[in-house]
Amino acid sequence: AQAIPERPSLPLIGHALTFPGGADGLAHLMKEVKELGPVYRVRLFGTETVVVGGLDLVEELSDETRFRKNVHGDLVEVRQIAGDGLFTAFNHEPNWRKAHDILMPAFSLGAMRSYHGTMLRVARSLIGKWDRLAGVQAVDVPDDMTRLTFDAIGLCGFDYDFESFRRGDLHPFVEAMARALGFTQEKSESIPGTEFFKRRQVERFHRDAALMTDLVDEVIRQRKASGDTSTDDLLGLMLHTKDAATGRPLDDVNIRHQVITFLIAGHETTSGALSFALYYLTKHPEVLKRAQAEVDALWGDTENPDPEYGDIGKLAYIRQVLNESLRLWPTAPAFAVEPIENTVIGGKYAVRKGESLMVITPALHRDPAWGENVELFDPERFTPEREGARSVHAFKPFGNGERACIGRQFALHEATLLLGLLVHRYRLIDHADYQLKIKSSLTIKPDGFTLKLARRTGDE
Ligand code: MNH
Repeated sequence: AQAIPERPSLPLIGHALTFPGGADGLAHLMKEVKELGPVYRVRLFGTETVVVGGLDLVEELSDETRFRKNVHGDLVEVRQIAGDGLFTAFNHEPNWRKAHDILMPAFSLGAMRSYHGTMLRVARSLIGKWDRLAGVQAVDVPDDMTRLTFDAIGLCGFDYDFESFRRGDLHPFVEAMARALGFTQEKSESIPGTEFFKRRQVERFHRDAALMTDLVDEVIRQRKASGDTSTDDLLGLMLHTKDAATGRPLDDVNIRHQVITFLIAGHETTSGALSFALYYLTKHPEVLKRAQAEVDALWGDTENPDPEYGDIGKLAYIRQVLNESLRLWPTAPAFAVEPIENTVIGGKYAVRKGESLMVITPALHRDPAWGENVELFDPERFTPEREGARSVHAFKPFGNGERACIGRQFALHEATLLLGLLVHRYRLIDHADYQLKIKSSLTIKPDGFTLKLARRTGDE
């Protein structure tokens, strides 16, 4: 076996001096995996990560008989908030399978039918706000997308209304969550032990975690007090379904972890995906035109279309736009796997059982298999013919295998519905000639992206 390529490093601290961390971490990883790649090793203090960015290796790492999810350093920190919830559970924790089995029915394609009406209602709250601002003032796109996705998961998952469109600022949970996730990431990138001295940040983190936990406990308390024992949303399923294998429902502590997990995982990524899609639609008038033609064919020029559940499957081009946005900027930009046994990857690199192999998804999504001009935004890459001709492993915005995103259909339904309604109703005006700047924490979004809007008239 051969050594995995790496830059020269210092004892103990490894590559820490050249690793930017925080917001620039992703750009750095993408650059390094291109220069040293498709695989290289990075060392930060005590932790070593094998970084992977090419299709051949990802095809190999997608084999679930040899590799499984790795709960890497950042996720271990997130466990302080989300515990053994689905996203952060270790493979050996029994609550993962239990919760997965109980919740899967709520995320099937068919289940989206029951969320459709609620998603539409939330979309109309956003449109209400945008109608008031059209022609008057620019809108902050990622902020409003966050309002939408946060309210949608609250209502669809827990029948709880965060009322984000009736607030000036984002909901306190969202702010607390952003700070807490920032803290966990900083902690995992800093010298082990030093967080002990950052007392103020640690205290702030505990306050934020408490705010999130208190809110979640209140959501659960209200449901229990209502006497409602139906199982037609996530919370109902968790409280009142007995797991087939154990004959028991999830315990209260685990339910709290799952609710926090869904509130976090259920909104940030979808909000980013919607923001990037609107960014690309704004910068590509010919693509916007085709998207508008698609919705016009379905809804005509009615002032207030009333999309049915079945319409969403017909918005094939809008789905292509979303996919192509998720190709360039997959909003959860990495996932890690670990070898189940010591093994060799790429035919020559030895890797140890349990070590962290991190797939940088935006790098995978720029593999030469995507063609010559991988930076070009082109929804034609996602026509059925071209999808069929490509390896299924070339596109992994939702991760891989058993531990892939459970909320994928939910996100796609919600996002397709909203994009359809927005392009049907508005002209998107790039009033500030926005230049893409990526803001990254655990997820990514276009930083500072604002738009002005105008209602479409009959002939545009
Ligand atoms: Mn989601 C796991 C991306 C929307 C709930 N999600 C993952 C993973 C990726 C991901 C990647 C795998 C992480 C890993 O391997 O460590 N998720 C996305 C993207 C979107 C998204 C790009 C939107 C676009 N996710 C959603 C929504 C929900 C959700 C919406 C909930 C309603 N995701 C989850 C949960 C997991 C997950 C829960 C963990 C699944 C498991 O391990 O069992």
